[in-house]
Parts: sequence; structure tokens; C-alpha cells
Amino acid sequence: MESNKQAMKSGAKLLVEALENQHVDLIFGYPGGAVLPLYDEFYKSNIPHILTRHEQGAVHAAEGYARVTGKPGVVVVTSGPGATNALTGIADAMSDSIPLVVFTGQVHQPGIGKDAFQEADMIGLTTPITKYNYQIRDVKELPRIVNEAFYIASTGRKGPVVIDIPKDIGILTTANVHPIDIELPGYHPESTFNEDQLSRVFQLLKKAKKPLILAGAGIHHSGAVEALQEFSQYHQIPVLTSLLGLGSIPHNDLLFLGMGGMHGSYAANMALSECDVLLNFGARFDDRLATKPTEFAPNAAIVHVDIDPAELGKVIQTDVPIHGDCQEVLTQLLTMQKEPLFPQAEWLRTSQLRKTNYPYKYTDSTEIIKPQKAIELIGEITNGEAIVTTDVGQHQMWVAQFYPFKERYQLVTSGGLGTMGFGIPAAIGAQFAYPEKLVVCFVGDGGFQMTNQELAILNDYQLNVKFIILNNGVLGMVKQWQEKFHGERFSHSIFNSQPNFVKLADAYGIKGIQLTAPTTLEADLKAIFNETGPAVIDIIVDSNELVLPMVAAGQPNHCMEGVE
Ligand SMILES: Cc1ncc(C[n+]2csc(CCOP(=O)(O)OP(=O)(O)O)c2C)c(N)n1
Repeated sequence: MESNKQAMKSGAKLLVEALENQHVDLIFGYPGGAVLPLYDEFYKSNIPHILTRHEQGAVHAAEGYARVTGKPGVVVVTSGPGATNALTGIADAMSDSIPLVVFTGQVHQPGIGKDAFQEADMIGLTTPITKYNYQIRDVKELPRIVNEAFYIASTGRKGPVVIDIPKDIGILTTANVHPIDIELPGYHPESTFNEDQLSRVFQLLKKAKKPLILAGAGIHHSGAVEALQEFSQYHQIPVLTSLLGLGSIPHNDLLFLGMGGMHGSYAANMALSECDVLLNFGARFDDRLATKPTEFAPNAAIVHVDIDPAELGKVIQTDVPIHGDCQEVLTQLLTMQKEPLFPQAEWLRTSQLRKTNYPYKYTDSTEIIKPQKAIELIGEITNGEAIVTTDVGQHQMWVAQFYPFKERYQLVTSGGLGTMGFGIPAAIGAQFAYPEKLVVCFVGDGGFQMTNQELAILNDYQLNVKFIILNNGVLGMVKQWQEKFHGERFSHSIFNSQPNFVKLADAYGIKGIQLTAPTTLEADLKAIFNETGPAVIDIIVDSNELVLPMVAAGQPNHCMEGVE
């Protein structure tokens, strides 16, 4: 006799099925008591799971994966300390609008709120640093919640979603799953712009003598790179980017003026202070870019396109606020355009001349390796085609200035939160996403010591990641600020000793090498990059080097120090 009884399934089984439905092809995580039922099910599943060595590493690795694919990264951590270790990565993803779905374990339901072993209030802790969060209280809800979480993480302004799963939910079984259609009445991720607003953009551009485009991360997130390039090309409008917008236009494109802001190029910052129309596509006027909001682009009518309406007018008064996905807006602008709007060449010529006459520069030396030189050489050796991850500090800014980015998603860096410890695990995540590509991670000697335990994964999987430690023996960016703004009182920014990074690499089963000679640097780097597989390259660099130009915090963009 045929039975029409549905099979009973545990919460853990339902979770794996829900992940399969979402085509999840990788999980980063770290087990523990509260998630053991889930891990038991992972054991039987075909979805690969990467065991990181710390939960912070798991989240940054998932971010690396998400930042180069655009797909949500998936993380599983246990309750209490496992979950709190994940907070930095979650906040990092929130700050840069990176799609993540993070499953945190929770104590069993009767123990919640009773200080049970390894309990932490993940809803309370993650509410300000997630796009949304859930705690599952009924096993039947699990498939719907997982589907919603993926939808929320990857639509509109992307971001991290946390799902807190009490241990008993993983074990409890059910035959009946609640309907899983997504119904989120309060959630409207779609664009709401209209044609009148776009007509206003053309009206402004028609009158403009000095139009300028600012390309932010929204260009990458929405897949608008081609549309941006076509639009700027057609009308011959110069483009600057934010840090996270790098790669939206190739570094050697004549229209590209460089990155703007605190350590941006002279050409980009001068263009910002002189333009008469500024079209901002998907940048959030961060204070590292809009260094003095009250004097930002003072002569310009400002158009701001953003998928998050809360961004419009948040920092800078905007003449034409457009709530929209950058790709949709640019595509529509392309269909509406008639004649090229900007046939006069004076503004473009001035901007380009500034780019040629005032490039990022440094004084090379035969005595000591200059960090900028190392980055330049690696840019040449990799033909500007590596996926580049950075940590946070001076090296991050030099990479932004000197690595010749060409493409969407090529730079993986912690922009908004500025998280040291990000670079190593993010490189690992990016490499899992694109095993055939070379990944180069630039990291300072400070940041390297925050998450270097993740090197263990390199040995497990023989990933093709080259870690470049730009080793200046100091917390370079902190020391730079102390030099400029704290009377050269280098309070706790100089390391008394450093581990032997080559031996450390060796301990993790990875090739390690130290480079100290400027004269053989190029040949040494070529030899290392000729071999595939992981390597840690400890480059001893000048500790007195500054990141220039520099606009001091609170100064307007044109007040750049270090431009000659
Ligand atoms: C987790 C964390 N702690 C502290 C800081 C503050 N901070 C910003 S840059 C920096 C120095 C980084 O030094 P290093 O990693 O050696 O890189 P460098 O600046 O020398 O290139 C510090 C401490 C931070 N961004 N993140």
C-alpha cells in the first residue's frame, strides 16, 4: 500500500536542503556544541565546507567569496564565543554592503535568556550590524527563513543577514513545512526613479562645462561597469572612483582620473573641487572621500544615484536624488541619450594633463625597498590581472594608488569598517571562488599578525595565493598620523620585535621568503610569481615612507599635501 505520509525531517536536514535550493557551493565555518546537529548533516551533504581557524576568518573568507562573485557568502559558527568572534566580519560586510548569510548557533530554546553555557544574545548583538536577523523558534519556519535571508542579503542594497538557530531546532523533526513563498510586505528593494528625474540629469549636463562622474561600489554591485564606461565615453565625461569603485573603469582609460579623497590623486580631487555637475553613481559620500562635506564639490549641481534611499541627502545636499540601481539608471540614461553632450575638450584636457603631470609618486632608493615600488612591480608581473586583496593601513592606500586595476571585482578590500585582519582570509575566500585565478594579498606586518592562522587552509588546499607582507616594522598608518598630528610621539606604533615570518610560513607548510634588496627585487619577485601555489613573501620596506598625497581629515578635497 502506497503511503502518502511525508518523511519526517530534522531542522538540520531542512537547512541543508534549503542551502542546496539556493545553490550554495561553499560554506565557511567552525563547529561547536550548538551547531553539532547541523555539522552532522553537513557530513552527509555534498556542499563543501571550509574549516577556518577562527570565526573572524570564516566571515572574512565568505566576504572574499562574495566580493568577487557577487553571490552571498555563507558562514556557520557556533553559539556564544563562536558567534561573537564573527561580529567583526559581519560589521565589515554591513559597512561595504556585502551579501552574507551567517548561521549562528544558539543554546537550546529552554535555555535562552538564562545564561546557559555559551549563550550570547545574537539578535541584540547583531541588530545594528546586519541588514536583517532572525532567530528560528519553529522548525517548520526554517526553509522559509533561509530563503528570505538569501533574498534579503542579495537584493537592493546588499548586506549580511544572520539566522540564529537554537540547538534543538537542528534536532527537532517535522513533516510539515510552512509555505516558503517569500512575502515581505515591508521590504521594497526595487528602484523607484522615473524618467523626469533622468531628464533633469540631461538638462544639467547640457549646461555643464565641467561635468564629472564619481563611480562607487554600487557600480560593481549592480553590474553597471559596461554601462558606466559607455556613458562616460559617449559624452566624454571624466571619471573618478571611490576606493571600492576602483576597477569600474580601467586605470589607463584616458577618462579615468584616479581615486578621490584623502589619499586620492591630484587630478581627481581637483576635478571634484572644480566640477559644475557631479554625477555620483553608487558611492555613499564617505568621509574619506568627501573629506569636508560642507565644501565638497562646492560649484557643482549634484546628482546622486543610490539603491538605498536612506543614502540620498544623508551626507551631502543633493540636487537630483535618484533612488535606483546604478545599472538600471545608466541603461535608461543610455537609451535616452541623443547627441554627445560634451564636445568641448578644455575640461577634459585640463583633467588629463593633471593626471599626467601629477601622478602618484615616490622617490626610489637603491638602499631600501620602497613599498610603492614593490606594488608597481607586482602590478607589472601580474599584468594587472590578479585578484588583489589588501589588509588595512598604508599598504592598502598604496595598492589603491599603484596597482593597475582593470576590472569589476578585482580589488577586495575593507573600505567602510577598515578592518585589520581582513586581507588574509578574504584572499582565501576569493581563491575558492576562482581557483583558476591568481590571488595576491597585500598585508602589513601588523595586520598579518591578526589572522595569519588562516594560512593553515593554504596548505590544506594548495591555493594559489601570494601573500605580500609590506613589512615596515611599524603600524604604518598609525605612525603616519602620529607624525602629522601628534607631534611625532610614536605611542605604541613601533614593534619591538616581530616573528620570523618565513619560519611562520614554514610552520604552516607554505613557502616563505624574505626580500631585502632593492636591486634584485624585480628578479626575485618574478622567480616567486613564476611558481604556482601559496607563498609568503616578507618584503622589508622603508618604515619612513608616507602615503601621499594626503588631505587631512576635515579639510576640503583640494587641500592636498605632498603634491609638487
Ligand atoms: C582591527 C583594527 N585595529 C586597529 C586598527 C587601526 N589601524 C588602522 S591602520 C593601522 C596600522 C596598520 O599597520 P600594518 O598592518 O603594519 O600596515 P601598514 O599601515 O604599516 O601598511 C591600525 C592599527 C584597525 N584599522 N583595525
